[in-house]
Amino acid sequence: MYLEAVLKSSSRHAKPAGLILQYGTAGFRTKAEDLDHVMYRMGLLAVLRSKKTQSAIGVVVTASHNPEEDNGVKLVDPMGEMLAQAWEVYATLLANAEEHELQSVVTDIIQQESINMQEEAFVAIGRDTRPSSETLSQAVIDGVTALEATYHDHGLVTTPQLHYIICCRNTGGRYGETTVVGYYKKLSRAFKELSKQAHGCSDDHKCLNVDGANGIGALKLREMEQYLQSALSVRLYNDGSKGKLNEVCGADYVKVQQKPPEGIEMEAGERCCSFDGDADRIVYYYNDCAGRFHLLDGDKIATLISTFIKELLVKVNLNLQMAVVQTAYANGSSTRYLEETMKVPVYCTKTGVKHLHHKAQEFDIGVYFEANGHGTVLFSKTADEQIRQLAREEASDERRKAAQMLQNTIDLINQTVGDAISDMLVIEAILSLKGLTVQQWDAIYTDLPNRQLKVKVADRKVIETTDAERRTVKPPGLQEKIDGLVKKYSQSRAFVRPSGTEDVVRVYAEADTQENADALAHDVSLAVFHMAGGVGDEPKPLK
Ligand code: G16
Repeated sequence: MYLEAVLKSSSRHAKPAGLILQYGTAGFRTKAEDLDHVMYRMGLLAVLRSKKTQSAIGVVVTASHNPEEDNGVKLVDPMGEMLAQAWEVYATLLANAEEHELQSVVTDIIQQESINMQEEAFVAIGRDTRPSSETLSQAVIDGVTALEATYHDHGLVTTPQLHYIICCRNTGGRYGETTVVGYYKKLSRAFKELSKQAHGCSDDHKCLNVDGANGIGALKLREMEQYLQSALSVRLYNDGSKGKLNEVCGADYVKVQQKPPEGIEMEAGERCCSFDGDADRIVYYYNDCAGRFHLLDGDKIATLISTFIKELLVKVNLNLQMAVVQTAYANGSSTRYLEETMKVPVYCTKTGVKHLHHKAQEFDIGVYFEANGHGTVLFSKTADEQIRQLAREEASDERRKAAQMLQNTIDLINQTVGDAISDMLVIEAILSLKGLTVQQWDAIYTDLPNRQLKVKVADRKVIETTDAERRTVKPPGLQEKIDGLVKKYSQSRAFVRPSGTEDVVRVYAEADTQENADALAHDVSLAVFHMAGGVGDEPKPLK
């Protein structure tokens, strides 16, 4: 019966015959005009996943850091984490089934997962500010209603807000109130409590320049300001009133180009940060007195947060194990600093929050950040309980105070996924508590000069990687070539990997000087271009 309705509605969201899409680093992502059928089918999948897990499931229509013309979809699992990897296979099968195959693909998933179709299902939907997002989220809703499930359309929300909402709903409100207002209240309360413990906070600490990437993060930060009141004052740029989403602005632009976004005014020494298009990433930066730009990326954020937590852990004297999870993009200096100076174990996973998140769950406290500014901190149930108990107890003043600070940190950080707004508040609170300027934070260690480039190839799948994407196994000879190039420079390292969000191969290189990092990145790009089927013009040397 339900299959009839599914097929009937599907004809309104017909798949272009022959179009094949891959489930990438964070779901499907491509030109918006190719996604209507995918959205409809992800609506179906969300219902099946909801029935299977007997929980609410989230769907966010967004292409995050990609250009405005693209769009995409992120599915959110019961605890607010990314869709289980085992289900990515079903997502791919559904997205790529021709119309006449749809019925059998849906039936197969139901059978393989032994889904009871009588179960209730609930899907929460959200979207970013792209012009295509509203219509595409209607396609998701059509998929959900074709399977007769209930849904709530949260409309414009940041991706992390929807992750938060799913977690709240599935924990019966234990994680927080299941609304965007509940999110504002929870975070601003924790931020104010934590900041209260800062002494002698100068005015310097109070104002922050924020680049909203002309996206949803700007709208939501503006909404949140009334809850933060005077606890933090923000100058918001690229708020969507003029510019285009992610165009010469936003976290990805700033990180990759290593320069400030357009449209921001920054005085020397002023703290600035950029969100990405769906506000799940953040990077900080400033210009020094000589006008030189300094970037504080996800690695610097991970170091700041883990130093802060480690110092508190010493004070509370609880036996909790903390680790930091990074990817191959982590600057070599950050890994060295964490391991050698801070004595914190560091692990490397493949790119993609889904990989880092799962690794971080193995520890009492798992701090994970990608260099691009995507990350958060996970506290295990044990850590959470021990810290909260100590915060209530008649322990010594210092112990209790440290436990209370940790407790506020737990409440401030969005543990479901990387969250630009939540991370920003955590960073602001730490800087203020430690009395650190952005320059002092930056000086904790010095980044090795590095460069990221993109190479266009005919089929990026010809590149296969191993060792958490640090080495290639295909095409033959490419890794040997990269090894040879790396040897030409001092303190050097380079790797390449196919992007899971854009149709490009990413190249990363670091070396002792910027000139050498640029030269190595260019050499490696040429190798990729010639050995992996480059298209268009040969990569040019960086000026
Ligand atoms: C997504 C993922 C991130 C990943 C980024 C780039 O971010 O959530 O984990 O680092 O894509 O991935 P790739 O190098 O494979 O293109 P976002 O913010 O775009 O959703």
